Amino acid sequence: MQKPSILVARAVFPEVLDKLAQHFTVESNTEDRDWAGDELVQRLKDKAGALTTGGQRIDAPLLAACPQLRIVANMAVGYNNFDLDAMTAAGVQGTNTPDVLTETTADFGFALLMATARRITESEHFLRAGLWTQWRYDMFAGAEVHGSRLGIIGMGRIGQGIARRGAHGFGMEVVYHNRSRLAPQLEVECKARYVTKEELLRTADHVVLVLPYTAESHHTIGAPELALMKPTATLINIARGGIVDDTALALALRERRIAAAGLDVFEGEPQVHPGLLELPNVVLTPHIASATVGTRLAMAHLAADNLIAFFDGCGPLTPVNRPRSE
Ligand code: 8YV
Repeated sequence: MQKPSILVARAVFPEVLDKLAQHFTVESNTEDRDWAGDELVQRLKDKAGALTTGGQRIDAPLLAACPQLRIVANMAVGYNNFDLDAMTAAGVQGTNTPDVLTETTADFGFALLMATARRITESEHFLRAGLWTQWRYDMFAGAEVHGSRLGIIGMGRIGQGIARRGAHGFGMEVVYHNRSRLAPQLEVECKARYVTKEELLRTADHVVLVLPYTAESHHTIGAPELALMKPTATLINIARGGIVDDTALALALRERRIAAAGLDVFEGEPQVHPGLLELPNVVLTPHIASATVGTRLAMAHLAADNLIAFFDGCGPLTPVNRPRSE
């Protein structure tokens, strides 16, 4: 029997490519270029499956040009690069990589919170610039983390991981806002109290964003929300670019209307708003919250296993839609 043809849209671990090659005829992006638009369509139009990494937009025009496509396995828990309605209507299965990255991403959320509140990158730049001789009593005096109030917007698996770290590890008072409340048992485990978004923004010392990007969550934090926050507060975004209005944030940080921000995701990444790049009170990282060797390997294997299970007829392991023809 002929193996199905698949496209691996960015470079992945060689062992994952080897595994895929046992089941599929694989075209892979060994040069790891950013295939977008027409080039992606050209490469995908004769393929039955694809492994994507979150940066490739799968939308109605692409689907119309790729009639043989049956499944796109995203190597990411977020799948806002999918036009899910268009995929479902075209009979194309989508999958993601939940669970395997939860704890690693929660670790990073907490690391970014610590780095931001305690001004770690700013102080490192100062030291490397040979400026330490200018010591003062309030040099890099930041915000308290232990015992402070942690506000989490988006209380899925990663949000819950951050809540546990804050409550159990740092004695923080955790409040959260989410589309729906957690089950009482989970609230107890996370030591987290449900509040309105407004109360969270007005009272939290540290606000962490971990919600999925959708049309409804676009600019969840803009100028009006930043205006509610304490002038001493920090804002952490490990969710998606577009959840925060980066222009409004750059202005609020410049005017010190909030103290600091830690950002792993950006509107229009890999571009970063120039107003953010020039500020000292923001910690910037290039979308690396899930980037440990073990977790990236687990994500790549899960994406590959989704493709294998689907074509074996067992059904995808972690589907995100139910296409009509499946
Ligand atoms: C990845 C992510 O950085 O899982 C997600 O939703 O944003 C990240 O873990 C990325 O998409 C890697 O493929």
